[in-house]
Amino acid sequence: VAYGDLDELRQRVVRVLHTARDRTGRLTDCVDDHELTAQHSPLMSPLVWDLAHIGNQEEQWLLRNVGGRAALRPEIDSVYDAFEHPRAERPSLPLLPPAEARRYAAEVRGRVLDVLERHPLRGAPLVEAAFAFGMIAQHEQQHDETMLITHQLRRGPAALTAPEPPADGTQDALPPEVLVPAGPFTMGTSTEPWALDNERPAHRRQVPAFFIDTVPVSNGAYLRFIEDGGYRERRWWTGPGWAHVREQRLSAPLFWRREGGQWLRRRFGVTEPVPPGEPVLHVSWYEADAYARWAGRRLPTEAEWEKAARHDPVTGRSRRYPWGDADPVPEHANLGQRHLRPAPVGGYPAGASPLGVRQLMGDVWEWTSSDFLPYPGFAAFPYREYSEVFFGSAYKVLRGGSFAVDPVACRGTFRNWDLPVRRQIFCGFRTARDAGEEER
Ligand code: AVJ
Ligand code: FE
Repeated sequence: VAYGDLDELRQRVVRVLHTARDRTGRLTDCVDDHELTAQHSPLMSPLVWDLAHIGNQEEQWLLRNVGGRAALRPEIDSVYDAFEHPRAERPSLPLLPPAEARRYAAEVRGRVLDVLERHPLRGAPLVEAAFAFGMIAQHEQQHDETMLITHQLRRGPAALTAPEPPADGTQDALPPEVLVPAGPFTMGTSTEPWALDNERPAHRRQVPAFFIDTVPVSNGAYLRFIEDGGYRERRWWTGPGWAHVREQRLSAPLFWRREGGQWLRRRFGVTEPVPPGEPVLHVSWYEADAYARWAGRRLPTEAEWEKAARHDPVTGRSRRYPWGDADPVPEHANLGQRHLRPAPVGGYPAGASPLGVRQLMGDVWEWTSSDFLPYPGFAAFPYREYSEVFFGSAYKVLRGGSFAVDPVACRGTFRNWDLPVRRQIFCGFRTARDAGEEER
């Protein structure tokens, strides 16, 4: 997608910035000041930190850097620097109180819209195709997902509501797995204008034939693993996974509990029976990996996941999304916090890949077996701290996006990463296996 027409590009930027701010408002206006400044989990920042951090990143990149404007509040930069202060410490920082944080973010935004109107949007890589504006809209949306995680961890009655996702999904009429034939495909992108540095550049990958689940692993399937004693059997777990499960005494996904012979889970302040047809959520990489072994399978590699999502076997091209090159609409995928839960497995037929794999985009982030590593030819842009400092074997890659992520921050090439112990994020998985000789 090239943005030839500058007016159209400006309109798109205004739209994505507005969508992000609207979402930020919903996530922060639904609770009182006490809730905004409280720390609901040591894993998370107070919501009011996210709010001002969003404004501060926007000020630094769009006002000072792109706009060349004088700093509005340079004295708060260090308070909102994520690398200077780990999340657990942030409640004790001299944070802007809620009303001031809102005013600050709004004032930055007003000036940014002025920069956007006057800027030629041509020249340096940061302004080419309005990259920095797209990056900042994605940044805000990523923090909107982070804030939704904080809401999920928060105790007390529900503060957020949303309509239920379409419940027409079932895997009954679908083949359980899909064969992706051997052959090269193009991974990553060199043309998507708002792709982040770690998605670049496009490069060829050889991928041997493999099978991948048609749909994400459901709660019902995961329950069979639990009931078969999966959490008590050493043989399904990696060494570090087993140590972690024993130490933390894990026996089910986060937010689940068993009561009177029934599995219940808490979801945004409401307790409900675990819905068997929904993709499993809030399992760590270790749990996903153990389930896959128990099922006689494995997690897909990141390259396998992206090939299943983007490769068109007819043309040999890699598409932007499983359904093609068109931007997502609500029929394609459960994205953007329109709903506050994943849709039942088997849903979103209009979003299926050419080979028939469903729900690759939206619903739940999917763990892959891969470490977060740079692609050949990677160049950090525009700052090392976005991805480069995280490369290595500590972090595992997640793909596809959840119900909580906005389309602007999600594509077939988009890469997320987290530690293998993390499970407060909106993560699930699907499994894969090598194809045998006779099946290729
Ligand atoms: C890509 C989701 C891992 O939340 O740490 C937000 C996104 N980077 N602010 C994160 C991000 C800087 C990042 N993840
Ligand atoms: Fe951030």
